[in-house]
Amino acid sequence: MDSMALHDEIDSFFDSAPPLKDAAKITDNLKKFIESNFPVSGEGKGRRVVCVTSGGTTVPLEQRCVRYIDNFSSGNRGAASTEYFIKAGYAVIFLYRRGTCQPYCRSLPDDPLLECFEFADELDVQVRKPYSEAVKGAIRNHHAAVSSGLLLKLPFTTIFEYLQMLRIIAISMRSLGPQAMFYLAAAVSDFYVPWKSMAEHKIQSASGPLDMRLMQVPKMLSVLRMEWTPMAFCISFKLETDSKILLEKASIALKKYKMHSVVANELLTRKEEVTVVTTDQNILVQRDKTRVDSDVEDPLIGLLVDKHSTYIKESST
Ligand code: 9Z3
Repeated sequence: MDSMALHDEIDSFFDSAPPLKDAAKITDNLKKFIESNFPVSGEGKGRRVVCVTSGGTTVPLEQRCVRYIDNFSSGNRGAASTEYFIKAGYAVIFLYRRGTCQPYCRSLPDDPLLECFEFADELDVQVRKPYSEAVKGAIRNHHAAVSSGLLLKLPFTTIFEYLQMLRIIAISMRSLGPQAMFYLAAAVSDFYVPWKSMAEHKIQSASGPLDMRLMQVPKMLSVLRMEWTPMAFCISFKLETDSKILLEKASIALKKYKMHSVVANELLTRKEEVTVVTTDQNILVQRDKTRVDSDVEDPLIGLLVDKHSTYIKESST
């Protein structure tokens, strides 16, 4: 597709999307967050900032949405990676699907409120012993990251919200030059129903089988890379269920969208290993299997932080 046609598709996606609620507030919070980590008066010096996207986007089928198509992602990858980026000294803009896994909360059970707490007496509630360390750790680390201005959390649900927010974030991060990084782990829908052609009310099953035409979501990665934040270090993800096509597809994405690396992962083994695909090599990254509590994100973020350092050095010469 030529660039004119892509721009037309992108314009029509954004023009037809329902306006983002709180856009002004989100822009303002981003401005403050970036300014505090990377002061304008700091002569180009400041903390590196990474935008981590996490969780899957939904595609509503009705404007007053009762039904939607979803993309699989628990948000574990994004939440774990956020923790390791903060540990490595980054400030993180965490763009996540509402209700998915949160940084520092990965070791809590699914229903933390009901499982972790109990009545101490008739009035007071206390943490149940087995969850004591996990609850204290989650509150302490999460609070420290947010209150010290290193973690900004922005939730989305639909593909419309996700792409509008990603664009606002990218444009706000432009001033960071090569110190900005995108780590795009969210599972983003490939198809959508344009808002204007979407049924307003709940689709009726009495009308028989449902025929619906989905449009292709325009490929925003190349616009992010080339126009929204041309200097940023960009990492995207490629998910496949068939290992035979995974690396080939990752390498096509790398070239097509001019990413700096593509992290290739297979659905079943994604927590054990990933392959970082770059223009000159493929690097297999594995979880430390000698430890039960190790994560693949630990060595993965280590590797990407090193690559980002090299990129920053090369950009300044
Ligand atoms: C990923 O590949 C992520 O690693 C996972 C993480 C979603 C598999 P979890 O959230 O899983 O820890 O449960 N994200 C990208 C998925 C995706 O849709 N990529 C598109 C593609 O592969 C490109 S943007 O075509």
